[in-house]
Amino acid sequence: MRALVTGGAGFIGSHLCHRLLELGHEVVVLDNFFSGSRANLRAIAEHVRIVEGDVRDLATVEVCAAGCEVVFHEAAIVSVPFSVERPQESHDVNIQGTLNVLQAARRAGTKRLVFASSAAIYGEEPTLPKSEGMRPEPMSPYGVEKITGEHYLATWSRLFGLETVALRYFNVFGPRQDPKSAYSGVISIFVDRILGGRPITFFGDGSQCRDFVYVANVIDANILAATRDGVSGRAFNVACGKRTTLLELATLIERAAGVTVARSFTDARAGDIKDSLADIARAARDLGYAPGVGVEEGLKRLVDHVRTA
Ligand code: UD2
Repeated sequence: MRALVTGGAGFIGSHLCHRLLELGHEVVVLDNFFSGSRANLRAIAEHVRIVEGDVRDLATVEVCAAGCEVVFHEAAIVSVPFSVERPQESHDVNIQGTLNVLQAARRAGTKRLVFASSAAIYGEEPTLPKSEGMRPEPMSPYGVEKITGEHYLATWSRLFGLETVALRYFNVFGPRQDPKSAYSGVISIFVDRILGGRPITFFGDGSQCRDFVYVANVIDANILAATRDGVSGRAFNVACGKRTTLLELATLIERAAGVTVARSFTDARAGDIKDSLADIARAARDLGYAPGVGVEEGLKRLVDHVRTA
């Protein structure tokens, strides 16, 4: 089949492109290289069609979607703080961009659209684990944008018969996640610092927990979401279903790296949720999803990758 991956040069998108090629599919990438990079696609550049363009431009998305049976919509501005600082830009990319992808997919006769949603849609809801039946209570523009995208998908599914699946990513980590941006994920930052023998800083006391999920599991979930029957119009958590505190995380990375570094503590980050944990029973039952790579194994793979890169 032919698949379009929007954001295909990004962290998750590029892993998806690699997997789709391995499975023998034809791949079209649409990316504006704002946060994605050509280096992420270097190994497969000759085997994919790369279009430099923006999901805010409907005509470009239409050209890319033509002839694609499946669209994976990974393009987004993925930062909660960015969405607070620049809500209009975040809105334009994350909501208008998603609407454009839906319109283009429908016109192209695409069978199924898989959308990268986020745990951010749960927001203030304190109950753990978070399950898909809970009422979304986003506390950032980013969370509003992702739940809006989900509503648009479910509506397109009902109105026009386009099959849609939303995947609510929790804290995804793995190779090619950029440690240098102000919005980088904690694992990419800690691995970078620990391998460099530099100190790490905890925002708060380090007792907060997250449900970290290795990127290969997220790609498994995407492939299942694109191919399983009976899942259209629905949303699924994608995580490990296990909680790890930041203090435990640091120790696991130090163990994988064989390096111990100094630790410091500063104020908790404004707007942070305290704890996060997913219920992955629905994804297991209806998608057949199982996180094959656990957190510890994923950290080992990441440390090896960064070391040899
Ligand atoms: C994740 C997602 C975000 C959104 C959100 C929804 C990532 C990278 N971000 O944000 O897109 O879906 O979940 O809830 O997956 N921290 C430190 N020291 C550091 C850096 C971070 O202590 O040097 C802490 C930070 O304060 C937070 C935790 O680590 O408590 C995780 O931070 P993060 O930025 O990796 O991810 P999160 O959960 O804020």
